[in-house]
Amino acid sequence: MTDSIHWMKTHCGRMDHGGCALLVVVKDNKITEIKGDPDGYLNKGYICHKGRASAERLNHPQRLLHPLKRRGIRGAGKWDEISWPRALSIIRDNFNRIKQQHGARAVAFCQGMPKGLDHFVLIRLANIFGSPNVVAVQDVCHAPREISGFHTCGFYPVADFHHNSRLAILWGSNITGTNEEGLICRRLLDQVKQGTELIVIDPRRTSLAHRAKHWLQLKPGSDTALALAFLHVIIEEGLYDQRFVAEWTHGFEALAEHVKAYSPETVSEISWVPTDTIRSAARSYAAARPAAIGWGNAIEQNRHAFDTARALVCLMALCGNLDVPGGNIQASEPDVLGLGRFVRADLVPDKKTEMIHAYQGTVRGLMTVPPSYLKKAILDDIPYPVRGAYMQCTNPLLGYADSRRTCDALKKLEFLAVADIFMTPTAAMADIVLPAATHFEFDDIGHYGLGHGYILARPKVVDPPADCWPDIKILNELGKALTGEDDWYDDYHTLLENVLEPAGMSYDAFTRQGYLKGPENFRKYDIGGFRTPTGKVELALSRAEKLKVSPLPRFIAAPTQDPDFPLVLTSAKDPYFLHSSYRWVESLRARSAEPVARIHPQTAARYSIRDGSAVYVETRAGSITQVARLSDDVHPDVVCAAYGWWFPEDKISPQFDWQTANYNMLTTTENLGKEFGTPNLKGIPCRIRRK
Ligand SMILES: Nc1nc2c(c(=O)[nH]1)N[C@H]1C(S)=C(S)[C@@H](COP(=O)(O)OP(=O)(O)OC[C@H]3O[C@@H](n4cnc5c(=O)[nH]c(N)nc54)[C@H](O)[C@@H]3O)O[C@H]1N2
Ligand SMILES: Nc1nc2c(c(=O)[nH]1)N[C@H]1C(S)=C(S)[C@@H](COP(=O)(O)OP(=O)(O)OC[C@H]3O[C@@H](n4cnc5c(=O)[nH]c(N)nc54)[C@H](O)[C@@H]3O)O[C@H]1N2
Ligand code: SF4
Ligand SMILES: [Mo]
Repeated sequence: MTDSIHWMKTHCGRMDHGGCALLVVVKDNKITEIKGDPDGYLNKGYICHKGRASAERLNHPQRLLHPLKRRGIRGAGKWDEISWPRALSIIRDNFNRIKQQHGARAVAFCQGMPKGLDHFVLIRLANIFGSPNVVAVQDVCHAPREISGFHTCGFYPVADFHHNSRLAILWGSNITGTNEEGLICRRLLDQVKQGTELIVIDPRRTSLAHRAKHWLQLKPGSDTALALAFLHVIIEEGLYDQRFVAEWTHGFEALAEHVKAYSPETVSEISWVPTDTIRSAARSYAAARPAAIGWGNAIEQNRHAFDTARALVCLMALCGNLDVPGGNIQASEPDVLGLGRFVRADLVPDKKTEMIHAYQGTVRGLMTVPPSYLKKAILDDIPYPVRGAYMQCTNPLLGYADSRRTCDALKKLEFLAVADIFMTPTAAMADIVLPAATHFEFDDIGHYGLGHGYILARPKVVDPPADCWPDIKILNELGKALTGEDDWYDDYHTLLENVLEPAGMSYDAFTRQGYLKGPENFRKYDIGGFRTPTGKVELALSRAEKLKVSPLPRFIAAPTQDPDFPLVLTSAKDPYFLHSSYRWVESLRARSAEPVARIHPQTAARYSIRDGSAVYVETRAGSITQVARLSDDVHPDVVCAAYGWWFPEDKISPQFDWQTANYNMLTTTENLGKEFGTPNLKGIPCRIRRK
């Protein structure tokens, strides 16, 4: 019978940024088998546990199946099923009322990790409605890298794992566990097999740290200092690309002078990395060209993200690794519709000055509102009131820093609508909950807007439950109800076709081809220079004064050691879950059953903690309970706690026990980074004790 099996092709999505080409078998509208497609452009057959389990989302007995309207007080967990037209008209009436009373900007449109085309359709809806306030989690996810890149070299330098690198640095990126931003690990793993050297900079011994030439087990939060020490060694020993530096950089002398203060000796004390290791790692990076830096969340989940990211771009530039094959490149996009046109940016021309964070002095280029500033607007009317919110693909009660304040903000909203596939702690606080169709159930486009130079087809393979609509369709229909028919379509598919139109391709044709890639061209600066004010890589920012930032990347030490909190807290994503998502997918939960805080055996002995004991993990902001796991993969002074935990098996009121194990009960939004409004999520003084 096997030869009658029909394998359908699509790409994985919504279990992370997506990217793996999949082969799936469908029987009676149910997916019965999934495997990695050996022909996949990024994954060449690779698939992870989440990908294998991804179909379990679709038929879960507790999946949201109908629009719901709150009955009784907010958060009480009582609902009435209502029809779609009723749900849409309630949202319309509430948003229009808020618009009349406070202006369109008092309605916020919120998205978590961009999952597919829905993110951009949401921005489009906000623009057409007239609100500049699209809220996303970019403050701690990619904006620091992208925008620091734009200011320093005019583009977002993505690690190029498609061409051979002689060496790759994984700087706070656990690519085998996260496949960071859809940069699937398979390509890098193939290179490592063939001899590409690795440097891993991570307080945890990750799986690739075992295979690295150098593993730098740094103190969480000391990355900027370490990067400056690399620059110190490379400049002091003359290991940089002299020709590139002379021709294509601005501010080299100033940088050279500036990094004198960051000797390996000095930085070793700050970062805990031995002096010799700093020197050898910096020399290795400088000697092996081309070399790529794969940078991860650790760079940007810190108030000083702007300086850390800039220091890394300086490293790439000094060693001649910018926009060369196997280095960090400016990917050329395929010929698809530009983002600005797709989202109708023309409709809110004063967005740059009207967005909530524009009043907070963030750096130029940040186009989504940092969540901490959204909460200020809701709770304190600063800079102006926000009273309504639409949230899709996001669970802020777990994902935003300072969960208590998030809870207060959700409570204070006059109206909240949430679209999800499952009842979450955040959805449980909404007035209206909308049941979304999800991956495999509708046509979607992956990697659009990520800046990697390609997009991937995610054609549907099964039909969704009757009342579950794709977010794109929800937004298209809500758009018609809220902003009139003119800017929306009879069928939401037109939005997909619009993206592909410049390529002269239909969605069907795109699906047959699987992916669409931009042209490969490198060293584009040879022709037009770098797109910065000086036309060069700005090691020192020429417009620093205007941007109100330091011209050179600096390391600003955390306030002096807090004796009550002698350890350092950090986290890493769970390879079996996406953020707070999917704790309810049984096969994944079986692999990662409970929130685990990893500590070194010496630390455990110091505090009389046994493997498996319940422990309090505490910071100045709060206290949570997790389960201790002893491991010499973490530094004795570090606690690596789990993030994203709530308990779908618990009671809906109060919101599935969202507090007990939730990492963001330990974070605060009191001291935010100036440039992106970023809170410290990693590298926080903490303590641990047995419960
Ligand atoms: N402390 C701490 N905080 C962090 C981070 C950290 O490392 N530490 N990481 C940060 C980062 S990098 C990010 S990107 C954010 C992530 O923040 P979020 O994106 O808000 O994270 P999730 O918890 O995955 O929430 C996604 C929700 O989307 C739902 N969903 C899944 N598929 C669909 C769909 O097709 N349609 C709809 N409507 N909903 C769907 C899921 O059920 C889930 O409830 O968190 C940030 N917060
Ligand atoms: N399984 C899974 N995959 C995911 C996600 C998920 O939630 N789960 N989320 C997706 C999203 S939205 C994103 S943005 C990416 C993020 O992907 P990554 O950037 O890989 O994310 P993290 O696991 O948060 O952090 C990476 C590494 O940083 C280390 N680290 C912790 N603190 C520090 C520090 O201070 N300095 C340094 N140098 N390293 C430190 C951690 O030990 C970890 O190994 O992953 C995507 N893929
Ligand atoms: S790595 Fe990401 S894209 Fe690939 S199978 Fe896993 S979840 Fe899906
Ligand atoms: Mo992210």
